[in-house]
Amino acid sequence: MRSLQVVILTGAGISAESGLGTFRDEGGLWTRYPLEEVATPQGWARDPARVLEFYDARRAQAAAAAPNAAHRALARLEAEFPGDVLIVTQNVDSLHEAAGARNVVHMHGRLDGALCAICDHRWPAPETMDPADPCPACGAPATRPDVVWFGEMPYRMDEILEALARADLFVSIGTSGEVYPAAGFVEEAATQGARTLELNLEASRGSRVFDEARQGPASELVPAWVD
Ligand code: BJW
Repeated sequence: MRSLQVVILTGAGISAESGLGTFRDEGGLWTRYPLEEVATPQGWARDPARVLEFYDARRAQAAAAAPNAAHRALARLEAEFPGDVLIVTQNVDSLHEAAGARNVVHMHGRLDGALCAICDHRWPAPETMDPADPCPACGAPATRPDVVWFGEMPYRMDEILEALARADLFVSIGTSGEVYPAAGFVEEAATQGARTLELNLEASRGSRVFDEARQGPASELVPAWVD
């Protein structure tokens, strides 16, 4: 018999109790910074220094943050579950890894990574980034954060879609379901036969699509579900 396949999608809500801000909640990042200016290729082309300032500050905050009970519960699940667990995170922090998870796909990239806008070479991000810094591979002065902005293709989509097609269970944690393609994963998994569960502070835009939706803070809901 084949082992059970679990795909878990996480969003900013899972890191909220670690002190990292969400995007669309009251006081969220996109209510304080216009997303067109800091999270689009057009914003980057207009004012790279402003974009880097935004990401330098978030990199520092993320580096100072610690995983919470929800990250730890998922790492425990990954280590102890007899089937396969894949964590697909939209988050650019590394709190899943800090909690001990190994099988993590960062579909929107990582704050601790730098990317050459010319040749796509990746390397560890310095504390503060300068767009004039030369790429270690091609030498082009085109350093940018290794994150996925609106209008760009999220990372490792083939791998994610294959995992969703095989999934017996799909769980979405701490995401508003406002951003595609991640917002469509629940339908993708359900169409292929997976059971679907949402764990979120409040009902999300897509809650009704899930077989079950539980509301509350991730630090309580996720350990209760895992254990
Ligand atoms: C708690 C909690 C607690 C709080 N416990 N819960 C029109 C229709 C459809 C699509 C499009 C369209 N126009 C444009 C598009 C495409 C666009 C898109 O989706 N736009 C929408 C806004 C409409 N998408 C793209 O451009 C993507 N690329 C793309 O589509 O490529 C083409 C493609 C085609 C075919 C296949 C595949 C691809 C790229 C999207 C990139 C998103 N980038 C960002 C920034 C990353 C870098 C950074 O961090 O700065 O990613 S935007 C931002 O939103 C970030 C997040 O990962 C993402 C999702 O946010 P998330 O995590 O859901 O956070 P919130 O704040 O929205 O929600 C938090 C939730 O937690 C809330 O529900 C709270 O209640 C809850 N919560 N505290 C539990 N304690």
